[in-house]
Amino acid sequence: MIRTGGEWVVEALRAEGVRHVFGIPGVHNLAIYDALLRQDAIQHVLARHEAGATFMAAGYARASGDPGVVIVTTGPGATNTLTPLVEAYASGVPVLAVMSDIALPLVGRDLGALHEVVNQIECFRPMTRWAEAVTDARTIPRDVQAPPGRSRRPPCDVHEIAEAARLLRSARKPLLVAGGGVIAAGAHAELARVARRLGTPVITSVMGRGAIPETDPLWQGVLANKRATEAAFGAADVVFVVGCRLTHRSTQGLLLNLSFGPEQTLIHLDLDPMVLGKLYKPQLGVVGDAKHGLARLAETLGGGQPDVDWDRAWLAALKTSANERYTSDVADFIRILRDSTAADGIVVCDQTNMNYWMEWRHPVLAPRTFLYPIGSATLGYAVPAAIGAKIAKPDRQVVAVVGERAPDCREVQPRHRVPRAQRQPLRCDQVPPGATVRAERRDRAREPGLPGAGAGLRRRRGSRSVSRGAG
Ligand SMILES: Cc1ncc(C[n+]2csc(CCOP(=O)(O)OP(=O)(O)O)c2C)c(N)n1
Ligand SMILES: [Mg+2]
Repeated sequence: MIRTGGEWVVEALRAEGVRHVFGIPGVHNLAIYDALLRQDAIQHVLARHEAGATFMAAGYARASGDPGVVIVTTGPGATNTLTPLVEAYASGVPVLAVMSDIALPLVGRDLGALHEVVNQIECFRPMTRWAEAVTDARTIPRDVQAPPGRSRRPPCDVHEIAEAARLLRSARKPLLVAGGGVIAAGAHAELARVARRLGTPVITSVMGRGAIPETDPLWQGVLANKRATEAAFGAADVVFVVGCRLTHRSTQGLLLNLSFGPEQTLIHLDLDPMVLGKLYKPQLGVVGDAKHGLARLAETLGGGQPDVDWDRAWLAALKTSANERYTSDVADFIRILRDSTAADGIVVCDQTNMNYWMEWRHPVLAPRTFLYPIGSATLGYAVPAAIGAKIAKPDRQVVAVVGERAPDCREVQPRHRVPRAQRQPLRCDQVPPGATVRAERRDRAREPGLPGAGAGLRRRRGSRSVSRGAG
């Protein structure tokens, strides 16, 4: 049987276990849509804008750990995915964008073909791990399956792990930094084992949030929170960074100005060898899977109690320190939101002022429950990413925290391409920070007996949207 290119695409996605794709049809990608219509293993979610579709795929990937897939058409459809792809790349979130191009004999000739972007594929190389124009339908299964050499998770070198164990065992003030690599590897249990065995404070990057519940006494703060982390970094003798790029934005770009003295030892473990030594040269670099490395490290360290010199009261005081700009309005909003959301509820942040506070102060209790466009700081992320997260995790509470400028708020709506009877109701709460705090205060003033924190949001859980409820 001869297959169309579209059928190859859909079959290859199905074979990889893909269950949802996000996208918008156009004249050049209709073969894929025809193939989607002829099957029911993969559900298509129609967006209003390709940027929304791609943010949905990114939110889906971040909430679930499975790659998010977006299908768009040639030219403007394709280029509309650029900003969300920049975000996914910079945050290390797996998104596969399948896009059409103009007919092969026209590519690269600048003839003014419909939807032509001259050498379209070149637009995508700088901000993707892998971008290739597929010109033979028969290679699609291989291309969809795995970009060459990219998908494996090699184990760590056991000698290097033994050396890391030796350095950490002899440390008086060991410190652990966990990034998104710990979450991607599903290594949070192993991380906790190592941290507890050694008694290390744990700092998490934004992408690493939830690697350890932020109610745990060992959790110290989010990287870039200068008050919570700078003095702890300064006091540490061995710093062990796992699955974290130590990006400029988090270590030198905002408030924290991280540097290591000659007497401090940096151990850096990452899956990607290109990460090691970019801004900070480690004394010991380990390339490999975080889960393997941390499990092996826990084994090597064996049983026993922590034997370290950390002053826990001093660390705890750093953790809660805040400046006067952390007002009661901000604190109230975060408290209301936390009290109103289940531990596994997913909070999706846009690039609004409130979320600079959320980035450090909203307590994250579980992996993959705090979605924030940390990689690119793009506006317009939260609503579509929340829709993607809800589709990935339909049983979970999903809340989007947005300012009034988040441009996709009103523009992106999912419409499922399934018969009406099979449609799932999809409720995402949008939370405008100011209105929520004001609404709660109004409620409390009217009904002083209300059960305190969280009432404003809790009472509105049944409503279609918190923003509507809050007025
Ligand atoms: C795509 C994009 N364009 C512009 C910016 C710059 N930017 C950051 S925040 C912001 C305004 C956000 O306003 P709003 O959503 O009302 O949030 P708040 O006022 O609460 O900060 C802008 C324009 C950005 N981050 N991303
Ligand atoms: Mg505003």
